[in-house]
Formats: sequence, C-alpha cells, structure tokens
Amino acid sequence: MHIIGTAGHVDHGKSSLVIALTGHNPDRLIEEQRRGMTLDLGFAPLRYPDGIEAGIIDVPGHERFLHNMLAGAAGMELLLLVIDASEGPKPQTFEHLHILNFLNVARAIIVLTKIDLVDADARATAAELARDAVRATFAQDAPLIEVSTVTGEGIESLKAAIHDILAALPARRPQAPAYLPVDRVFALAGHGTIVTGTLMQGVISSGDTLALQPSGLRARVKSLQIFGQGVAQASGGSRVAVNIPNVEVSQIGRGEALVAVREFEPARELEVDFFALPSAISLLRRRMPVRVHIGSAEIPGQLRFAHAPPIDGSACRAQVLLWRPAVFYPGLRIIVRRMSPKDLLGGAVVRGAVTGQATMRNDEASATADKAADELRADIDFSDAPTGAAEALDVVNATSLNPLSAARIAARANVAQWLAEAALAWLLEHGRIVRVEKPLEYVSREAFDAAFASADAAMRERHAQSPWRLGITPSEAAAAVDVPEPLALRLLHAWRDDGRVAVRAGLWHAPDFTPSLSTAQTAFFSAQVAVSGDLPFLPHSYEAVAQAAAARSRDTAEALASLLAVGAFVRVGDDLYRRSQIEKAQKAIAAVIAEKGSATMAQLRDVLGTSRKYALPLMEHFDSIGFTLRDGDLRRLRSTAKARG
Ligand SMILES: Nc1nc2c(ncn2[C@@H]2O[C@H](COP(=O)(O)OP(=O)(O)OP(=O)(O)O)[C@@H](O)[C@H]2O)c(=O)[nH]1
Ligand SMILES: [Mg+2]
Repeated sequence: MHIIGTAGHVDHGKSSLVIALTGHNPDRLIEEQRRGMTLDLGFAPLRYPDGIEAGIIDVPGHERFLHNMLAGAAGMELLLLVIDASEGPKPQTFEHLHILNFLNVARAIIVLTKIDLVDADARATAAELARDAVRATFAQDAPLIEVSTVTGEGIESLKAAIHDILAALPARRPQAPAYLPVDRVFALAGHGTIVTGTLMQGVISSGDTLALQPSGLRARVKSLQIFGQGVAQASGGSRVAVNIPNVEVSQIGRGEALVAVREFEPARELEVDFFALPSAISLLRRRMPVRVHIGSAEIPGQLRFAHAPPIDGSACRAQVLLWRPAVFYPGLRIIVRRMSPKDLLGGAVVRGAVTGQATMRNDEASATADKAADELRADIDFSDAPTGAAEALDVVNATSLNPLSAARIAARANVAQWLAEAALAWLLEHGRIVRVEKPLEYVSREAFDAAFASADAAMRERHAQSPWRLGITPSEAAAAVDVPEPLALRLLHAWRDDGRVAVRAGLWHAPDFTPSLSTAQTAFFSAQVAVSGDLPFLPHSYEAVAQAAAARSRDTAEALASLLAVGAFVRVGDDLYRRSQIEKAQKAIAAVIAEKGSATMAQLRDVLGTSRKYALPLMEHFDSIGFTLRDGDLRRLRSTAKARG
C-alpha cells in the first residue's frame, strides 16, 4: 500500500478531486462540509481491480492550516499537485511543492482542475504556468493531466496514470522498526482509544506491543484497520487506524509517534543534512530559532550550522536542537520553518542523534568518513548476508571503538532489532565486527585491531625496557589506545580470549613473555632472600623484603612483584619462601607422611626444622593448595597425584 497526497492552493479543487477519484469525501468535519473548505487532514482509499491500493491524504490549502498540511505531508510517496486552470499557480501551490520537495516525495502528477470553466487558450496558458512552477523540483518531469470533476473529463486517464506510478513504486522498508507518527487520536464507543497515521516504515500486527514516544507509554495493539477494513497486519506506507485500548485518549497528543519498543529512544539533538529553500537563504543565521516538523509533531528548537549558513540549496551539515524530545530514524525527512514569522526555511534528512563523541563535523570531514565506510565494506560479499548486515556494519564502523549494543545498532541502522541481531551474528561469524563483554556490545574490527596494535606496541616496549616487570596495567593500556580505562579493560579481556595477550597479577603481557631480572636485581634478591644451609625451610619476612626492595628502587619493587607472580617466590602470610624451599618442603613432608600414613603437627615441624610459628601457616598453605588434608590433629596427603604436582 502506498500514500498519495494532494497539495495546492485553497479552493483549487483538491477535495473534489479526491471524491471524483475514490467516491469518498475526505472532508469529514461538519464544519468543513458547511464551509466547503478543508481545515484538517482527510483520508480516502483508492483501490484498483488488480489489487493495487493506496491511501490519499487530502490536505487543507489555506495557509492558516499549513501546520495541518505538514502533519500529513511526511510519508507521501506520490503527489497530486492540484492547480486551478482558471487561476493558475498561487502562493500555496509553491509552498506545498517546496515542502514536499524537501520531504523527498518521489513522484508527482500535475493536475489541472476546473477545465470546464476555461477555454482552450486559457487551458494552455495555465498548463504553461504550471510547468514553470515545478521547474527545478522533483515534479519538473511529472505528467500533467487536465480534469474536471464536474464533467468527469480526464478523471479516468488520471486514475490510469496514478495506477502506473503506484505499480512501479518500491516497497517501504518492511525490515525497519515500526514508526507511525500519530496525526489523530479519538475514542470509539466499545473499543476505546484509536490512533491514526501513516505507517512510515516497518510492520504493525495486532497483538504487538508498541511504544508511544516521546511519552514512553506502552501501547498494546488490539486491532488494526486500513480504511475501515480490519486487517491482521499493516506494512509501511499504509494509512492505519490502531486500536490501543490500554491507553487513554487524554494521554496522547498529535505529535506522538507509535513505534517499535526497543529501537527508539527520544532525543533532543539531531544531526542532519539541511537543504535550504533558495528563497529563504538570506534569512538563515548560524544559530536560529526554528519550528521543526518531525513526523506529526511541531517542535520549537534551534537550527545550528557548524560554520556559516549555506549559500545555496545543496546539502549542508547541521544540528537541530529540539525543546522537546522526539523519536526519529536515519533517513527521516523533517521540515524547518522560521520561528516567527513562520517562513519555510528548508528541509532536512535526519542522520541520527547527536552522540557524545561526534562533535559537529564539517561537510569535508563527514565526506571523508562516508568514504571510509564505503571502503570498509567494499570487499565484502553481502549476497548471503541477512537483511540489514551492510547497514549494521556501517553503523559499527562509524562508531569505531565505542561499543554499541544490538539495540543501539538496530536504531542507528534503522533495522528492527531481531533482524539486527541476525545481521550482527553474521558479521561476527565473518570476522567483520568484534564483540566485547560486560555488557555484550560490538566494536569495529578495524578499530579493534588498530587498538590492539597500539596496546601491543606499548606492551612490547615495556617488556623490552623493563623485562623484570610483568606487563602493563589497564590504565597504561588505556593511555596507549586512548580510551577510558573501563573500555581498555574490556578490550584486554577480548584480546585475551583471542590469545593475543595474557594477564598475571593484574598486569597484561604478551603471551610468550616471562619476566627476567637484571644481574643487579638477581644479586639483590639472592642476598635478601638467602637460604640458610642449616635451616633450609626458614622463611624471610615478606614485609622486610618488600621494604628493602622499595627502598632500593621502584624497579626492584616491580621485580619482587614479578617473582611472586611467576611463583619464584611464594608468600604465606608474612612469610616469604623461595619456590625451591616450598618444593623441598613438600618432598620432605610427603616422605614422612607416606611412611606412617599421617603425621602430627609436631612431627611436621621437626621435619621442617622450624618453629610452630612458621610451620603452622605453611601447613595451612599446603592444605589450601590441596597438597595436604587436615584430619583432627593429623595431616594426610590429599592424593599422590596432587602431592607430585
Ligand atoms: N466547475 C468546477 N468546479 C470545481 C471543480 N473542482 C472543484 N470545484 C469547486 O471548487 C470549489 C473548491 O473545491 P474544493 O475541492 O473544496 O477545493 P480544495 O482545494 O479542497 O479547497 P481547500 O481544501 O479549502 O484548500 C468547490 O466549490 C468545488 O465545487 C471542477 O472541476 N469544476
Ligand atoms: Mg479541500
């Protein structure tokens, strides 16, 4: 289903044309029928025998109701530009045309109405003026069809022309998350709240739970109608009435959007490509108060250009700050008017929310970034990739090392989350993106590898310069990669899972690295932690050794930490042993227990030849590492296998 829109000056015959095409009067308000003037949006279905169908949005022509016209304008795919043959183009002909030009309406038909009122010459003149009016807009090559709703002349050929265009229109992003700007809200006796709007993208099914945004209310879809007919499902481009009985009418206003729950987060700062209306260029300021028409909402805000305002109608990077939050998706078209008077300034295509890291980039920088994204995916074969894989990859590549959740990626790629998840799994499997844990998020493969190269260089430099040291701290890794420490830690864990780094005692090192002491350090520790020939199992005081090492130099203190981490020294409480002491003690203990099956503390102390003060903690250490086992007053070996280890 597709959406056709009317546009044109007041009284040029838009509503009459809709009646002639569909048999439905779009002017539903009594006031409209009494005054013969459209005040608010009207809707009518257009169905063809071959199943092609469309909804026509009839807009008011009077300039006082432009805000209503704007609420319905987003989402139009085919424009019927209505021009009275007896009057020719008038101000709102141009204004509507410009607005729809900005909204990127793809196709148009120029409809010259009331031809029964003019002679052939006047008709030809009106046709010429109409052609002039659409020059340099999307409608410049549109067919022009002359009609009269009084005599019926031209109506059938107009219907045929509409049919051919509809048949050729592409489908509307069913893979995207549902987004329906609400343009009417009312209660129906026995049913409760109904909201209507054009489903801009995605699919809505009865039974779905959606969100009204920016209010955040959950809305359960009880049933759906498209032009009065109940349907189980509506897809992008449909004019839909959605029954959401769990929400009160008073809780919803025009301007809310009914959207998929997880993919949309209301935001107030938008990054956009702005297109100025050429006649409004002199009004533009670097920062100016504006009214923004986004979906069906009209929100005051500020338009900001990075540098000077644009000097022509070509795309210009800008930010839009809204006074109230709104939901949007990349590619959504918005209209920007001056705060007061409300002149049309231009239109804009939303790129996304302004994110913390991306300060406003100028056009040159964004062009470079776009080119980089193209290059990154140029060599990938997406032919067997799930829907949205290319979009998700662009999003992840664009955010580089800032991890993004699946929900965020879905939102920025404008792909429904369940599809985005399948796309991410595919990209992971093909090595195009990388996941980091806690929480589970994704980063770009290129950025991840580049970050590793920096961390690896810092690590190897440390190994070369301070070979006695175990490695680098997360904060040193963070400095090397230039990211915050918590992120550095997540990256380090991911590299460890890849086998590219290892960690010992909180210090990160190359997997093949073992610390080695300088000759001077070795001599220092040989002297400090000497083993006495008489008392081979006597430990040293850890505190005393640590203080002596620290007093000597920081390097020496680091070397002590390394000796402990690699197990060359073993710390038991305050007692410091060499590994050889521990190993010999284990042998001696194993021998004495093996002989008798068990040993008392006194017997073990005698074997060790030390006092109870040292023997007791050491035996508790052996218990704790699973070497021995306490059995009342006795010690046994836990198992022969472990005794050997
Ligand atoms: N003679 C003649 N009159 C027409 C024709 N089409 C519309 N009219 C008359 O023109 C007047 C305006 O028609 P509408 O269809 O209400 O015009 P509109 O463009 O919808 O007006 P707004 O919604 O107020 O902008 C009405 O009195 C119609 O009867 C036509 O083809 N021939
Ligand atoms: Mg009308």
